[in-house]
Amino acid sequence: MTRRLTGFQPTGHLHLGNLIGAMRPLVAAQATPSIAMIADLHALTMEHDPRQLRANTLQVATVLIAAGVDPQRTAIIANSQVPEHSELHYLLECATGYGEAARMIQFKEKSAASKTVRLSLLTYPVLMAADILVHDCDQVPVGDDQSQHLELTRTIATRFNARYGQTFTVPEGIRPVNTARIMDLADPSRKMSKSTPSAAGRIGLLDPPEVIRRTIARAVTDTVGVVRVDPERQPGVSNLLAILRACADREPGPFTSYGVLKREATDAVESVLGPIRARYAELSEDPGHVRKILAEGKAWVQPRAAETVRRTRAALGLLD
Ligand code: AQP
Repeated sequence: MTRRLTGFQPTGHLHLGNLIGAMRPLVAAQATPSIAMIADLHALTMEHDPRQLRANTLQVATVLIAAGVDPQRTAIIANSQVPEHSELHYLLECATGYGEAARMIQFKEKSAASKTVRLSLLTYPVLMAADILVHDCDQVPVGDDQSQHLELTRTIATRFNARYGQTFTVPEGIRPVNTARIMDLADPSRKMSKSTPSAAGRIGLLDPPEVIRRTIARAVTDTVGVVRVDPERQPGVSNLLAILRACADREPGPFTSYGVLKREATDAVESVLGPIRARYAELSEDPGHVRKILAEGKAWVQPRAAETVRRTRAALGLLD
């Protein structure tokens, strides 16, 4: 049976890129058994503030529900709350080479940019492998930046099965249809990201209408003066068009100026984010409700995760 896992790092406020690239495909595919995982353990790999992390984790869970992830159909979990993730992580570390982890581009980039490097940053992709394999997931929606990590997951699982006997389902990476990589509005050469220090290029899913309007009004365009998709020469305009197409419920345009494009984009984004904000406000009135959904998600997935860990331990020769 097909089972998918989509992860979200609680490293900041979820943004329009997360919605278009990951949350909407998750909501659209809810007929397929899925797990929406908040990767709070992954957030520990970089400098973090404990109080902020706890708040972010609950906020991500709440935003997922507000955006339409149905906890009756999709298990919503935090990976720290299902200890099998951590146990399998260690067991998989014992089946992964140091060189395999150190070669990961994301490790090289993030470690080069930090003064101190946590050991967990090196083993991050092994934890990601554990997140996927522990639930026997066979499909993982991935963007470009995670495809190398998924390849490592596949390598670890395949090698483990060959060496210790059939233990893991080897997952496939899938590209969700109708998604776009949303770029930073202030610097369209890089993707919109939670952790970019400046919020000028990011539309947060909970941003009030005025902030959305201002952010889009200030979005970088160009001097060409024609509205068309040309990511090479007109990355800013192409990005605004991608956002508009993803959020509008009708074919946008015609555009007589960049101002018209920005106004249509603002209206379309607000029409998508307005209901999410309203539902978020309702859900926030009862934080216990979201905690309960996380506990239910854990109870739902844990039996299978425990069985995977049991199988792995037995294959490795550990006592039961
Ligand atoms: N800009 C984006 N456009 C489309 N999809 C995106 N995703 C992230 N940014 C964009 C997708 O959202 C999901 C969750 O991402 P994540 O929380 O695992 O972290 P990330 O991919 O590293 O995204 P961020 O927002 O840039 O976080 P930080 O700054 O913490 O690294 C993924 O499916 C991702 O593809």
